[in-house]
Amino acid sequence: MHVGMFLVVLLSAFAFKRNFIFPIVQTSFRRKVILESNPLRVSIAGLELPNPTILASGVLGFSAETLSRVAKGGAGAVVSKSIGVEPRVGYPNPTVVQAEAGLINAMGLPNPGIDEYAGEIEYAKTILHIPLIVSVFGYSVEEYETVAARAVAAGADAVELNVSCPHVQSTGSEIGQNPRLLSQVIEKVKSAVSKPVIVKLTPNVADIAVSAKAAVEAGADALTAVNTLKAMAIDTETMRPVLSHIKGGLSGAAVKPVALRCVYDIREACPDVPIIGCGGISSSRDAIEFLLAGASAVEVGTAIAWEGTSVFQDITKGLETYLRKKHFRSVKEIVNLAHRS
Ligand code: RRO
Repeated sequence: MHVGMFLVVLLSAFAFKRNFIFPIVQTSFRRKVILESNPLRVSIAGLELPNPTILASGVLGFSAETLSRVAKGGAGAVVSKSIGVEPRVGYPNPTVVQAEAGLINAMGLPNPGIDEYAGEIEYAKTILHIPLIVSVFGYSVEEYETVAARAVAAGADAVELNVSCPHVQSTGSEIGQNPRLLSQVIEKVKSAVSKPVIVKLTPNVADIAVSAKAAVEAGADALTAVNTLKAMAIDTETMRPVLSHIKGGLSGAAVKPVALRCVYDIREACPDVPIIGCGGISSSRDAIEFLLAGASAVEVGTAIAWEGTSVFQDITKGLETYLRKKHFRSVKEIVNLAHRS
Protein backbone atom coordinates (compact mmCIF):
# COMPACT_ATOMS: atom_id res chain seq x y z
CA MET A 1 0.00 0.00 0.00
CA HIS A 2 1.18 3.53 -0.82
CA VAL A 3 2.45 5.35 2.30
CA GLY A 4 -0.05 8.22 1.86
CA MET A 5 -2.90 5.76 1.46
CA PHE A 6 -1.73 3.87 4.54
CA LEU A 7 -1.76 7.09 6.58
CA VAL A 8 -5.28 7.96 5.40
CA VAL A 9 -6.54 4.48 6.41
CA LEU A 10 -4.75 4.69 9.77
CA LEU A 11 -6.07 8.19 10.57
CA SER A 12 -9.62 7.23 9.54
CA ALA A 13 -9.46 4.15 11.74
CA PHE A 14 -8.20 6.29 14.61
CA ALA A 15 -10.94 8.88 14.07
CA PHE A 16 -13.56 6.13 13.89
CA LYS A 17 -12.30 4.58 17.09
CA ARG A 18 -12.08 7.93 18.88
CA ASN A 19 -15.51 9.16 17.81
CA PHE A 20 -17.46 5.96 17.97
CA ILE A 21 -15.77 3.47 20.23
CA PHE A 22 -14.06 5.59 22.88
CA PRO A 23 -17.15 7.65 23.71
CA ILE A 24 -19.16 4.49 24.27
CA VAL A 25 -16.46 2.95 26.45
CA GLN A 26 -15.86 6.20 28.33
CA THR A 27 -19.52 6.95 28.88
CA SER A 28 -20.25 3.54 30.32
CA PHE A 29 -17.09 3.73 32.45
CA ARG A 30 -17.92 7.20 33.77
CA ARG A 31 -21.47 6.22 34.52
CA LYS A 32 -20.23 3.21 36.46
CA VAL A 33 -17.92 5.38 38.59
CA ILE A 34 -20.66 7.90 39.39
CA LEU A 35 -23.16 5.20 40.28
CA GLU A 36 -20.80 3.13 42.37
CA SER A 37 -19.05 5.77 44.42
CA ASN A 38 -19.88 9.24 45.63
CA PRO A 39 -16.53 11.06 46.04
CA LEU A 40 -18.02 13.38 48.68
CA ARG A 41 -19.40 10.68 50.98
CA VAL A 42 -17.87 10.65 54.47
CA SER A 43 -18.34 8.57 57.58
CA ILE A 44 -17.88 10.22 60.98
CA ALA A 45 -18.01 8.04 64.09
CA GLY A 46 -20.42 5.73 62.28
CA LEU A 47 -22.60 8.50 60.82
CA GLU A 48 -22.90 8.23 57.04
CA LEU A 49 -23.05 11.62 55.30
CA PRO A 50 -23.64 12.09 51.56
CA ASN A 51 -21.23 15.04 51.67
CA PRO A 52 -19.03 16.67 54.35
CA THR A 53 -21.12 19.82 54.99
CA ILE A 54 -23.19 20.08 58.18
CA LEU A 55 -25.58 22.76 59.47
CA ALA A 56 -23.96 24.28 62.61
CA SER A 57 -25.99 24.53 65.80
CA GLY A 58 -27.76 27.84 66.39
CA VAL A 59 -28.89 28.63 62.84
CA LEU A 60 -32.27 27.43 61.47
CA GLY A 61 -32.12 24.56 63.95
CA PHE A 62 -35.36 24.91 65.94
CA SER A 63 -37.98 23.26 63.77
CA ALA A 64 -38.17 20.14 61.64
CA GLU A 65 -39.27 22.31 58.71
CA THR A 66 -36.22 24.59 58.81
CA LEU A 67 -33.92 21.56 59.21
CA SER A 68 -35.59 20.05 56.16
CA ARG A 69 -35.06 23.29 54.23
CA VAL A 70 -31.35 23.09 55.01
CA ALA A 71 -31.26 19.44 53.89
CA LYS A 72 -32.86 20.48 50.59
CA GLY A 73 -30.13 23.13 50.27
CA GLY A 74 -27.60 20.29 50.13
CA ALA A 75 -26.29 19.77 53.70
CA GLY A 76 -24.90 16.32 54.50
CA ALA A 77 -26.20 16.44 58.12
CA VAL A 78 -27.88 18.95 60.44
CA VAL A 79 -27.34 20.00 64.07
CA SER A 80 -30.27 21.36 66.11
CA LYS A 81 -30.20 24.44 68.33
CA SER A 82 -28.85 23.55 71.81
CA ILE A 83 -31.55 21.97 73.98
CA GLY A 84 -31.65 21.78 77.79
CA VAL A 85 -33.90 20.17 80.40
CA GLU A 86 -36.13 23.22 80.94
CA PRO A 87 -37.38 25.86 78.47
CA ARG A 88 -35.33 29.10 78.41
CA VAL A 89 -36.35 32.39 76.81
CA GLY A 90 -32.79 33.62 76.33
CA TYR A 91 -31.50 37.18 76.72
CA PRO A 92 -33.47 40.32 75.84
CA ASN A 93 -32.67 42.14 72.58
CA PRO A 94 -30.29 43.19 71.14
CA THR A 95 -28.92 39.66 70.90
CA VAL A 96 -26.97 39.93 67.62
CA VAL A 97 -24.71 42.65 66.20
CA GLN A 98 -22.74 42.76 62.97
CA ALA A 99 -18.96 42.97 63.39
CA GLU A 100 -16.27 43.80 60.80
CA ALA A 101 -16.25 40.30 59.27
CA GLY A 102 -18.87 38.33 61.13
CA LEU A 103 -21.56 38.43 63.79
CA ILE A 104 -21.44 38.72 67.57
CA ASN A 105 -24.33 36.95 69.30
CA ALA A 106 -25.52 36.50 72.84
CA MET A 107 -28.83 34.69 72.34
CA GLY A 108 -28.60 33.12 75.79
CA LEU A 109 -29.52 29.54 74.91
CA PRO A 110 -33.21 30.11 74.04
CA ASN A 111 -34.87 26.70 73.64
CA PRO A 112 -38.17 24.95 74.32
CA GLY A 113 -36.73 22.27 76.65
CA ILE A 114 -36.35 18.58 75.81
CA ASP A 115 -39.96 17.59 76.69
CA GLU A 116 -41.27 19.88 73.97
CA TYR A 117 -38.39 19.33 71.55
CA ALA A 118 -38.63 15.52 71.63
CA GLY A 119 -41.74 15.76 69.41
CA GLU A 120 -39.82 17.94 66.95
CA ILE A 121 -37.01 15.35 66.80
CA GLU A 122 -39.55 12.58 66.12
CA TYR A 123 -41.17 14.61 63.34
CA ALA A 124 -37.82 15.67 61.87
CA LYS A 125 -36.81 12.02 61.60
CA THR A 126 -39.83 11.32 59.40
CA ILE A 127 -38.89 14.00 56.84
CA LEU A 128 -35.06 14.08 56.90
CA HIS A 129 -32.90 11.74 54.82
CA ILE A 130 -29.61 12.85 56.35
CA PRO A 131 -28.32 12.41 59.93
CA LEU A 132 -29.93 14.55 62.64
CA ILE A 133 -27.52 15.58 65.41
CA VAL A 134 -29.10 17.11 68.51
CA SER A 135 -27.07 19.74 70.37
CA VAL A 136 -27.32 19.25 74.13
CA PHE A 137 -26.50 21.46 77.12
CA GLY A 138 -27.05 21.18 80.88
CA TYR A 139 -26.19 22.87 84.17
CA SER A 140 -24.88 19.63 85.63
CA VAL A 141 -23.47 16.29 84.55
CA GLU A 142 -26.91 14.73 85.18
CA GLU A 143 -28.70 17.30 83.02
CA TYR A 144 -26.43 16.59 80.05
CA GLU A 145 -27.16 12.89 80.54
CA THR A 146 -30.95 13.40 80.78
CA VAL A 147 -31.21 15.55 77.67
CA ALA A 148 -28.88 13.35 75.60
CA ALA A 149 -30.77 10.18 76.55
CA ARG A 150 -34.15 11.77 75.74
CA ALA A 151 -32.88 13.12 72.41
CA VAL A 152 -31.58 9.70 71.38
CA ALA A 153 -34.80 7.99 72.52
CA ALA A 154 -36.73 10.44 70.30
CA GLY A 155 -34.60 9.46 67.29
CA ALA A 156 -31.44 11.62 67.24
CA ASP A 157 -28.70 9.95 65.21
CA ALA A 158 -26.02 11.53 67.43
CA VAL A 159 -25.65 14.21 70.09
CA GLU A 160 -23.29 17.17 70.05
CA LEU A 161 -22.44 18.28 73.58
CA ASN A 162 -22.35 22.07 73.86
CA VAL A 163 -19.56 22.53 76.39
CA SER A 164 -18.50 25.76 74.72
CA CYS A 165 -21.21 28.45 74.71
CA PRO A 166 -19.11 31.46 75.77
CA HIS A 167 -21.64 33.54 77.70
CA VAL A 168 -24.11 31.54 79.81
CA GLN A 169 -23.18 30.94 83.44
CA SER A 170 -22.77 27.41 84.85
CA THR A 171 -22.83 25.65 81.47
CA GLY A 172 -21.08 25.74 78.08
CA SER A 173 -17.48 26.93 78.20
CA GLU A 174 -17.46 26.88 82.02
CA ILE A 175 -17.52 23.10 81.54
CA GLY A 176 -15.37 22.91 78.42
CA GLN A 177 -12.62 25.02 79.96
CA ASN A 178 -12.29 22.61 82.88
CA PRO A 179 -10.83 19.26 81.69
CA ARG A 180 -12.03 17.41 84.82
CA LEU A 181 -15.66 18.59 84.45
CA LEU A 182 -15.49 18.04 80.70
CA SER A 183 -14.45 14.41 81.21
CA GLN A 184 -17.23 13.82 83.76
CA VAL A 185 -19.91 15.10 81.37
CA ILE A 186 -18.65 13.01 78.46
CA GLU A 187 -18.28 9.81 80.52
CA LYS A 188 -21.80 10.18 81.90
CA VAL A 189 -23.37 10.82 78.50
CA LYS A 190 -21.39 7.99 76.87
CA SER A 191 -22.69 5.56 79.48
CA ALA A 192 -26.28 6.67 78.83
CA VAL A 193 -26.55 6.67 75.02
CA SER A 194 -25.76 4.18 72.28
CA LYS A 195 -25.33 6.81 69.54
CA PRO A 196 -22.18 8.79 68.70
CA VAL A 197 -21.24 11.53 71.18
CA ILE A 198 -19.68 14.56 69.48
CA VAL A 199 -18.10 17.22 71.70
CA LYS A 200 -18.07 20.86 70.57
CA LEU A 201 -14.99 22.59 71.99
CA THR A 202 -14.35 26.21 72.91
CA PRO A 203 -11.51 28.22 71.35
CA ASN A 204 -11.45 30.38 74.51
CA VAL A 205 -8.66 28.39 76.19
CA ALA A 206 -4.88 28.66 76.35
CA ASP A 207 -4.33 25.29 74.61
CA ILE A 208 -7.18 23.52 72.84
CA ALA A 209 -5.10 20.33 72.60
CA VAL A 210 -5.55 19.92 76.38
CA SER A 211 -9.36 20.01 76.04
CA ALA A 212 -9.25 17.71 73.02
CA LYS A 213 -7.11 15.10 74.77
CA ALA A 214 -9.38 15.15 77.85
CA ALA A 215 -12.46 14.71 75.62
CA VAL A 216 -10.95 11.83 73.66
CA GLU A 217 -9.75 10.04 76.81
CA ALA A 218 -13.27 10.38 78.28
CA GLY A 219 -14.71 8.63 75.21
CA ALA A 220 -15.74 11.37 72.75
CA ASP A 221 -16.48 9.78 69.38
CA ALA A 222 -15.74 13.00 67.48
CA LEU A 223 -14.89 16.64 68.18
CA THR A 224 -16.34 19.81 66.68
CA ALA A 225 -13.85 22.67 66.60
CA VAL A 226 -14.90 25.37 67.45
CA ASN A 227 -17.71 27.37 69.07
CA THR A 228 -17.62 31.20 69.01
CA LEU A 229 -14.83 33.45 70.27
CA LYS A 230 -15.67 35.69 73.24
CA ALA A 231 -16.19 39.24 71.91
CA MET A 232 -18.09 42.53 72.29
CA ALA A 233 -19.18 45.68 70.44
CA ILE A 234 -19.69 49.24 71.79
CA ASP A 235 -22.04 51.85 70.30
CA THR A 236 -20.18 55.19 70.11
CA GLU A 237 -23.47 57.18 70.12
CA THR A 238 -24.98 55.66 73.25
CA MET A 239 -21.46 54.97 74.60
CA ARG A 240 -22.63 51.59 75.85
CA PRO A 241 -22.16 47.95 74.89
CA VAL A 242 -24.51 47.01 72.01
CA LEU A 243 -25.60 43.58 73.27
CA SER A 244 -27.95 43.43 76.23
CA HIS A 245 -25.68 40.76 77.74
CA ILE A 246 -22.64 43.01 77.01
CA LYS A 247 -20.40 40.16 75.80
CA GLY A 248 -21.17 37.53 73.19
CA GLY A 249 -19.60 35.08 70.74
CA LEU A 250 -17.94 36.10 67.47
CA SER A 251 -18.59 33.91 64.41
CA GLY A 252 -18.03 34.25 60.65
CA ALA A 253 -15.02 35.01 58.45
CA ALA A 254 -13.18 36.83 61.26
CA VAL A 255 -12.74 33.61 63.25
CA LYS A 256 -11.75 31.30 60.37
CA PRO A 257 -7.96 31.43 60.84
CA VAL A 258 -8.37 30.81 64.59
CA ALA A 259 -10.72 27.86 64.04
CA LEU A 260 -8.40 26.43 61.39
CA ARG A 261 -5.45 26.61 63.77
CA CYS A 262 -7.55 24.85 66.44
CA VAL A 263 -8.33 21.96 64.04
CA TYR A 264 -4.65 21.69 63.12
CA ASP A 265 -3.58 21.65 66.82
CA ILE A 266 -6.19 19.00 67.70
CA ARG A 267 -5.08 16.76 64.84
CA GLU A 268 -1.44 17.02 66.00
CA ALA A 269 -2.46 16.10 69.58
CA CYS A 270 -5.07 13.45 68.73
CA PRO A 271 -4.13 11.62 65.52
CA ASP A 272 -7.21 9.39 65.30
CA VAL A 273 -10.30 11.31 66.49
CA PRO A 274 -12.68 12.48 63.75
CA ILE A 275 -12.84 16.30 63.71
CA ILE A 276 -15.65 18.51 62.41
CA GLY A 277 -14.31 21.96 61.52
CA CYS A 278 -16.48 24.97 62.40
CA GLY A 279 -15.80 28.70 62.21
CA GLY A 280 -16.18 31.10 59.30
CA ILE A 281 -16.61 28.50 56.55
CA SER A 282 -18.49 29.97 53.58
CA SER A 283 -16.81 28.59 50.45
CA SER A 284 -15.33 25.37 49.08
CA ARG A 285 -11.89 26.90 49.53
CA ASP A 286 -12.56 27.42 53.26
CA ALA A 287 -13.86 23.85 53.54
CA ILE A 288 -10.79 22.46 51.75
CA GLU A 289 -8.47 24.31 54.17
CA PHE A 290 -10.23 22.64 57.12
CA LEU A 291 -10.07 19.19 55.47
CA LEU A 292 -6.36 19.62 54.80
CA ALA A 293 -5.87 20.68 58.46
CA GLY A 294 -7.49 17.44 59.66
CA ALA A 295 -11.27 17.83 59.61
CA SER A 296 -13.40 15.08 58.06
CA ALA A 297 -16.39 17.42 57.67
CA VAL A 298 -17.28 21.08 58.22
CA GLU A 299 -20.14 22.90 59.93
CA VAL A 300 -21.58 26.02 58.30
CA GLY A 301 -23.59 28.59 60.28
CA THR A 302 -23.06 32.33 59.90
CA ALA A 303 -22.56 32.09 56.10
CA ILE A 304 -26.23 31.14 55.79
CA ALA A 305 -27.11 34.69 56.90
CA TRP A 306 -25.37 36.11 53.79
CA GLU A 307 -25.68 33.28 51.26
CA GLY A 308 -28.87 31.41 52.21
CA THR A 309 -29.10 27.61 52.32
CA SER A 310 -27.62 27.25 48.81
CA VAL A 311 -24.20 27.72 50.47
CA PHE A 312 -24.11 23.94 51.09
CA GLN A 313 -24.51 23.10 47.43
CA ASP A 314 -22.00 25.77 46.42
CA ILE A 315 -19.41 24.27 48.78
CA THR A 316 -19.95 20.68 47.62
CA LYS A 317 -19.83 21.65 43.93
CA GLY A 318 -16.56 23.50 44.48
CA LEU A 319 -15.15 20.57 46.44
CA GLU A 320 -15.93 18.14 43.65
CA THR A 321 -14.29 20.42 41.08
CA TYR A 322 -11.18 20.66 43.28
CA LEU A 323 -10.93 16.88 43.69
CA ARG A 324 -11.20 16.36 39.93
CA LYS A 325 -8.64 19.08 39.19
CA LYS A 326 -6.16 17.61 41.70
CA HIS A 327 -6.88 14.00 40.63
CA PHE A 328 -8.22 12.75 43.96
CA ARG A 329 -10.84 10.04 43.92
CA SER A 330 -12.59 11.06 47.13
CA VAL A 331 -12.74 13.81 49.71
CA LYS A 332 -11.32 11.42 52.31
CA GLU A 333 -8.00 11.45 50.45
CA ILE A 334 -7.31 15.11 51.24
CA VAL A 335 -8.01 14.95 55.00
CA ASN A 336 -4.84 15.73 57.03
CA LEU A 337 -2.64 16.45 54.01
CA ALA A 338 -1.36 19.73 55.50
CA HIS A 339 0.41 17.67 58.18
CA ARG A 340 2.84 16.01 55.75
CA SER A 341 6.43 16.82 56.70
O1 RRO B 1 -27.41 30.65 72.42
C1 RRO B 1 -26.34 31.28 72.39
O2 RRO B 1 -26.24 32.45 72.81
C2 RRO B 1 -25.10 30.67 71.88
C3 RRO B 1 -24.75 29.35 72.05
BR1 RRO B 1 -25.89 28.13 72.82
C4 RRO B 1 -23.48 28.88 71.62
O3 RRO B 1 -23.09 27.72 71.78
N1 RRO B 1 -22.64 29.78 71.05
C5 RRO B 1 -23.00 31.03 70.86
O4 RRO B 1 -22.18 31.81 70.32
N2 RRO B 1 -24.22 31.50 71.28
